Amino acid sequence: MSTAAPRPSPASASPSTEIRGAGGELHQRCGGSHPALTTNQGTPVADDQNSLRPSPRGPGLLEDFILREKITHFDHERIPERIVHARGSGAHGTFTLTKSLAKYTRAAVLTEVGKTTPVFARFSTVAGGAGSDVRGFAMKFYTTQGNWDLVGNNMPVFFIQDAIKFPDLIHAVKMEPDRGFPQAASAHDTFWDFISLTPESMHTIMWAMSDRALPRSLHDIEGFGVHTFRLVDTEGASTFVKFHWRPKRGVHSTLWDEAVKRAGADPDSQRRALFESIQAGDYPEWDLAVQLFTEAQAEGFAFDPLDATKLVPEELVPLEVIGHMVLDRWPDNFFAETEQVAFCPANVVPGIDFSNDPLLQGRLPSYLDTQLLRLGGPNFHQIPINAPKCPFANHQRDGHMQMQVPKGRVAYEPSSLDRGGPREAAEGFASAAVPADDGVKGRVRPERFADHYSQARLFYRSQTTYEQAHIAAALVFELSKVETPHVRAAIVGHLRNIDEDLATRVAGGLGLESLPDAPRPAAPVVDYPPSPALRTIGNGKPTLHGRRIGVLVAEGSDGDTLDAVRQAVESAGGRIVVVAPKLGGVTLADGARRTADGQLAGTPSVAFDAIALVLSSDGARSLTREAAAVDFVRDAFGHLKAIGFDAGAQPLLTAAGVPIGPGVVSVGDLPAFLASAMTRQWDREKQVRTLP
Ligand code: HDD
Repeated sequence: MSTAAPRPSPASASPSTEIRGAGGELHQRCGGSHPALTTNQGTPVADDQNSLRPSPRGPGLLEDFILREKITHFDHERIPERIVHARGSGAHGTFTLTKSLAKYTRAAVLTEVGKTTPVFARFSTVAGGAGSDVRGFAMKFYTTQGNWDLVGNNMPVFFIQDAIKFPDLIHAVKMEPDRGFPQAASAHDTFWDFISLTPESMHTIMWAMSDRALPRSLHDIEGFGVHTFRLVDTEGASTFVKFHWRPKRGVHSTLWDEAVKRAGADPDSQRRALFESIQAGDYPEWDLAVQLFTEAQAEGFAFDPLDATKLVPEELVPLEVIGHMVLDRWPDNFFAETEQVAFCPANVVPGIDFSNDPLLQGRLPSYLDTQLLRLGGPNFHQIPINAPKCPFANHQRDGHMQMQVPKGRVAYEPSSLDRGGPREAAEGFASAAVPADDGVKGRVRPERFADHYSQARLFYRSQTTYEQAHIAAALVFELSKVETPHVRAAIVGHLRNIDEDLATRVAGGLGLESLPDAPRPAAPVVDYPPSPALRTIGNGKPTLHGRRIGVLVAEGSDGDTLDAVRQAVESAGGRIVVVAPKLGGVTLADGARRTADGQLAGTPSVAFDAIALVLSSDGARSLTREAAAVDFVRDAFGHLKAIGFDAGAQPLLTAAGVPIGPGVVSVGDLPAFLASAMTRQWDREKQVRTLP
């Protein structure tokens, strides 16, 4: 119902369903008092159950404007999906500035401390579904000086240096055009073929093959503006800036096998987790941090900060936290908001400007162009989710879906006929005063863009041994799906320029007989000091906030133990989900009934951060014959999660082949169980899988 004023309903006031005969017609009508259902023209509809026919068994009539309007609208419900980042989840929130950047910029959003700016965030997967992928991290700030969009990813670097390669990258990563798959994952032969011929992608490949591509949930990811931007002060002088979003609880990831299984068991797990935490009032929060550096400083870097395949190490330019963002409101309507939101890196406000990063420069026209197609015309800025929340006025007119009714005879500027019409403002956007290079026009890249391996090496060598093993395993997994031998070999050749040990591990995992030749790097590979900030293990906060613990119960489980686990987990900020063979629940040892939140077969342990088994011996024995129960325990163990158990649970632990040891603890010692539930049991990994 989209009309403003509901009309009184002609329907019966009775809430019951009645069978009514009207003019020989028999059908069910719901009773109750409702506003009248109308067509889009406001005409009340008397019958929304039957189309118009000349006789009860006759054909449909073309004059049935009610049917035609309804079906035609339905036929047009879908709009073209985003060519990349099609699947996404959005949320409303606020950004609050805690530290002023007035020395560097005149953007009100970055200078007025304590000011709260409404924001809309959309997180997305670039190519695939909920499994392994780069995540989009797009933010729209509705500032008092217009909308500022920071359209970033959960990785600080990108695959390519120049936007001219973007269509090739995306065509290579999306489904192969002849066979139409893979649909919900990145392609194999085509993607790795392109990558093998694009050495500049090596740094981002390290990130994309790391645990960062397998976030535990959307609120466990970092966000990055990726490019170097400029902050511009009142004099037009500018400073380079990079933007970082840091999740308050740190970065948390899943394991590869867990992500694969979770994507099958609950393809909506990431959207659901964001929704549930917002509904529960456990709002996701991030700090906004900046790295600021001058052009002169940038000259001294070993790399060019205009190259989006490079990051600026925190050890070189430290991060300064300047504010925080909280997401506290789920959209009222997915289509109207999350689907129709239109981000554009060219949406900046006075005081923020672009750098000459060739990837950024190529992005600037692309987003407006795509929105014209996707949202059907030039007035998409009037859609509520896209409209600025500050006044906006100009002389742009007409076009598809014009929602405004401009008044008067003047649609131009300057004008003496309309003295109240909009004019340029002194405080308006002005580009940074940057002298142009005195180079020669041409299709060239700066020389400092040529080093493609040093930062890939920096990333790999900065990881913990577990994370290095995951990168090697992810490469083996991906390359094992590549059918073309020379493509596999070419990638291993590049890895040799990053780290010989990594190349050897991947070659071993692929079963290559010898190491392929490494391509000759275009620039010498430099050894940076390792940057611990690039790790995820050890950088996440040990907490139960936002964590879900699955408690498996069966007939005869002990109610007191269940209550004790619940109480301990909830007082530590976590949530309990009771899982039982039947949703109707179980009869506890004391004869009381307890309902379940999830049915075992549909609620595998991949849905949880840790599990607890509260079982009688009989209950545990009966579960040893349930594959879902054995998998529940075996997967939790394999995914390095804490497992709490009571005395009765032993038969199920035995059936799952789970030995008592670190992270497999009695729920009699709840503090020990909670401490293990806050983290993964990394040392267990060599027990459960052979890593390359
Ligand atoms: Fe892009 C969407 C992020 C390079 C062209 N991009 C899109 C979204 C994100 C990014 C998060 C989804 C926004 C939303 O939620 O609606 N894109 C990036 C980042 C890049 C990048 C971090 C590199 C640093 N993109 C990039 C290039 C081009 C595009 C080089 C083309 C020249 N991107 C698009 C697009 C999309 C888009 C085709 C698809 C849907 C949309 O814009 O609204 O225009």
